[in-house]
Amino acid sequence: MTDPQDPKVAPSRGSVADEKLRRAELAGLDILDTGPEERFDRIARLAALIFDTPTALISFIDHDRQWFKARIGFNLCETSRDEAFCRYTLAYAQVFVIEDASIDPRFRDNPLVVGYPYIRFYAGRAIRGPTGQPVGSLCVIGHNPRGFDDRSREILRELALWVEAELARGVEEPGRLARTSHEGGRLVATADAGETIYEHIDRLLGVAAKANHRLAILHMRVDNLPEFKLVHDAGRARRFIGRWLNNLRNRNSDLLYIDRLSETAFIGVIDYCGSADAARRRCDALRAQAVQETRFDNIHFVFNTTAGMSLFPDHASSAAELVNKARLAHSTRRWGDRTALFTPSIALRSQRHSLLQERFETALLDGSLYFHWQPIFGNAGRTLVGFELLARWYDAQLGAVSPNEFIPLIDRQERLRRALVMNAIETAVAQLAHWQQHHDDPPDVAINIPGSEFYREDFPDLVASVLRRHDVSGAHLVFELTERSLIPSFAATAETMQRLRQIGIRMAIDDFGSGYSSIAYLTELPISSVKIDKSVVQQIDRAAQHYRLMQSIVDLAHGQNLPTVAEGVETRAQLELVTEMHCEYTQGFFLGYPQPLAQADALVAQQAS
Ligand code: G
Ligand code: MN
Repeated sequence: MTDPQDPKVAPSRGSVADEKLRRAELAGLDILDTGPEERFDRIARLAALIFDTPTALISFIDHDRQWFKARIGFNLCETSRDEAFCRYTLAYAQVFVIEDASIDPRFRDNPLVVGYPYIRFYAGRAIRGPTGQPVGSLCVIGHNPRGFDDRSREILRELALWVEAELARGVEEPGRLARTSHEGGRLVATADAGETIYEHIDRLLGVAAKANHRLAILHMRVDNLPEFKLVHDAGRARRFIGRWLNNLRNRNSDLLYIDRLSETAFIGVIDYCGSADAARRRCDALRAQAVQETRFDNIHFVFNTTAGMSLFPDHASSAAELVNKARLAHSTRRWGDRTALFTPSIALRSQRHSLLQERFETALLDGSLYFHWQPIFGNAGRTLVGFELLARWYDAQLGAVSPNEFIPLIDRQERLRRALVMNAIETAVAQLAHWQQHHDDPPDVAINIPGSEFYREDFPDLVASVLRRHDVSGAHLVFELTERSLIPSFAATAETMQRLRQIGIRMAIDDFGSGYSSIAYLTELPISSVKIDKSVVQQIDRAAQHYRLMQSIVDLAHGQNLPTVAEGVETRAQLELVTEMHCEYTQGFFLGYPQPLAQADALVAQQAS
């Protein structure tokens, strides 16, 4: 073995196979990004006392970073692996000593030597996992050059063996922290009886501000708690949750606080240091513990948790605001995200959303929300057969607001969603009444209806009353539903559709082929046509496989006696191809843009003459 005490020698990472073994051992220990534990802190404290150094560390060497499980007199919670003195220690069987880093060619340019924490003296001993792989180190660090005699080396070795024994022992036994100040680098505060969650967190924030600590506020939810309650009684659910919270508190001394905020939501406060990412990893680790905590009372249950997180002092200085921001990050997290960190852009987006929702109602009344009519043509003979009504919004202050932005927002609020739907139906039926009077064969009008309307029992009656008022039959109305909005229940949807059909209204499946297209939509719902999504249609003149996909969808629909509409046709080539496939209808910019009613009306008149 090369002697790392020889300053000419740089440590290698070891062979790829060695590094793999080492990392596997480290992973098996499950220690990275866990919270501080008194049993490790104690050893580090002792080391600093014995050797009279300002700093003592227990570190672990991950793929590309050095992470600290215990840190006495040291503010970073991780460094890059390349800077780590400990990577030398790792490769060495004995205690590794640098008496003066500033004159050692391997270290004199090291950022930890030229900058904070200005290391001069270093002594470290490798820490090995249960199978002997070096996973980390125990070290002491000083700001002045000094020596380290054999007896000191012997003591450091003993302390390192103690760390190894603790590692092998696994998780710390419960032992509740109950102090009320900033002690020994750790932030603690006990609960006052009768204090609200917000009061308690505000008090923690006060302590943290004085001690210069950073806190992460978690808004965590057990997403499947309602399922648990369906199977087990409420008392048992309460005990289960109580026990789970206690375990989280006892095992994580950096989790300063955790309590229940509502039925399924919990608020936690983590004392963290380093980057926002470190806080997020810590939150992920806590959630992972929640998942493991599955056996109690002979019940086996796996909690699914998600969380949002805000940071003190970065994001706000009051509990109320921090909790709100954590909640906001949680509720707007992207699909698949487990812990979502608050960012200022989330706040901006949410402000914009509230503003749009606020202004939408007035928009419906003052005409800044209006409709464009996009023509639909038969492919045989290019005759106009109908229009799709498309909502447009031009706000005096905000300018044009895209339907891609406002429709999803409106859809979330039942009142607004329904107001828009009824407005569209009113607009369509009023125009149909006009066309009926002036033309023998009025065009169809298609309206987009969110799937949720089909779960409302009064919907068909509402529609029927609009038709009655204008003395119009439903025969020229088509309701378009996207496949995505229908998933929850076929039975309820089918029943509403049947009632609508009784008043003559036809149903079309919209955007077919854009999402989780289900053939069941075509066979089990009383629909009359299939609109094939533009994402499919616009590819057919580019690649054979898209052409074949489109042809298959057309054939599939025809197999159920359903005509098809090609959406988003933009070129002559696409128009020719969809016609050649026997797709019946076309809607798209090539034949007609969504246009104001006056133009649509002119088109109808032109067709009639
Ligand atoms: O999902 P639905 O079919 O309801 O959406 C129709 C949308 O597609 C409208 O917003 C309309 O403006 C748009 N659209 C209609 N025809 C075309 C087209 O030829 N190309 C593109 N890119 N969009 C279209
Ligand atoms: Mn549509």
